[in-house]
Amino acid sequence: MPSLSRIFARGSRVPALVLSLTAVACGGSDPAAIEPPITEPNPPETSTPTLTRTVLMTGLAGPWDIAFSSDGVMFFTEKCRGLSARRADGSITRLFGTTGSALVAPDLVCQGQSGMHGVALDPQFATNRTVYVYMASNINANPRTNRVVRLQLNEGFTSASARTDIVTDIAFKHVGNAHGSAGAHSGGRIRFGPDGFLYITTGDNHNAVVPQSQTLLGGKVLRVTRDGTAASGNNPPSGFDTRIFTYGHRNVQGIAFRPGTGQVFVGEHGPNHSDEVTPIVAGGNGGWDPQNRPGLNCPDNYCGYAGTATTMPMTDLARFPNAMRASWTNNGASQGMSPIAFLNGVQWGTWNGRLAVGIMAGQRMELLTLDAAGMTTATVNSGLPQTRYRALTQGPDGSLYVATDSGEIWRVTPSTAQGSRQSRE
Ligand SMILES: [Ca+2]
Repeated sequence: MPSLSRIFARGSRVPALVLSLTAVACGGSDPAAIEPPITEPNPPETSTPTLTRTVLMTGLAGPWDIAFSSDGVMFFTEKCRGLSARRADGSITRLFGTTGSALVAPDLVCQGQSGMHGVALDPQFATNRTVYVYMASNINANPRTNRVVRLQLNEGFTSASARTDIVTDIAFKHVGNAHGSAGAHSGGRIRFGPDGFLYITTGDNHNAVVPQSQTLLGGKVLRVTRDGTAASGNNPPSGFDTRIFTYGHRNVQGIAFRPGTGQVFVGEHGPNHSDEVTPIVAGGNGGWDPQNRPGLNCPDNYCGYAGTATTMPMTDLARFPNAMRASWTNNGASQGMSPIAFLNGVQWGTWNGRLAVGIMAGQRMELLTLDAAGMTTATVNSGLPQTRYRALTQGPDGSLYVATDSGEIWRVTPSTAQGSRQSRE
């Protein structure tokens, strides 16, 4: 189909960008607006890809996460509405959430940063039709909780049933304090690892005792079975809840698994400094401990915004010498790091294997080159437009899908510059 394209050449280290102006409004179901698959030769491993950016959806209400079935149905969450499915023909069904959804979640809490967050499909989704979401709930009225809910979908992606809440006790910021309103720092990304277990990222709720707590499930990465029970091999210290994979985090909203090795990486917001991307290991301590300490002024005893990278570090090696080391600290800045995803496949050329990092206040998608241990050796701006990056998911077609706080979902398809221009103009 015809499309308008513009080439943005931004210098030798930044790729050209092709914008395909085929936006589909939220709720739209115009099959003609759906572009045919792009078939282009894979770029050689030595070339930097050209990106073709297609705006698939606009006008969404706080899109938060994206997942795909193997046959290309796209699932997305909206923070205050719930979970929807978008089929290949562009038609959309609201599956689970507020009124108008096939299955209503009357307990969904949308407050502050919280609401319906992560979505993940079961590794056996093709046969068991099972999907998982992370949401804030008022089933438990005081305090409310974040939880992970398992649902079963029908063959046509039009209904959800058999709701089962598999993790019901993730800490939620129930009341506001000096650091902000209720609902802050809820974490909320969920992903199945290559080991078949579900990883759940959580946040510290602006509560000083949460990250290092043995029992409170905020400020953690949890690793559980499909039923929400502790996965084998979590290896937390003695006395810890056995669902805890790692602890001592601030607000983890990105998690990704390195292709080929399965090494687990998380991305988390820094306070007034030091966003962190960190390779994590079972039983590890991320080293975040915002409890009151001498020399700092900490309202409500939460030091999460007090001090500096030295006096209130994201990874406190003075208190926790064995804490997991960050791979990248966003050059010491705190800019709202949220999703992370590996670019995987030869279609990405020299970017194959790099870790894409979405940054919200910083309004960019950064690409990290990692060494064998997972430490960052180089970074480059992706060249995609400035916006608040909320979700990154590579689809089964090898493209990267992006959700933004401006209410859009994009498809970003890599190719050689020559191949892209030939197919688009
Ligand atoms: Ca840390």
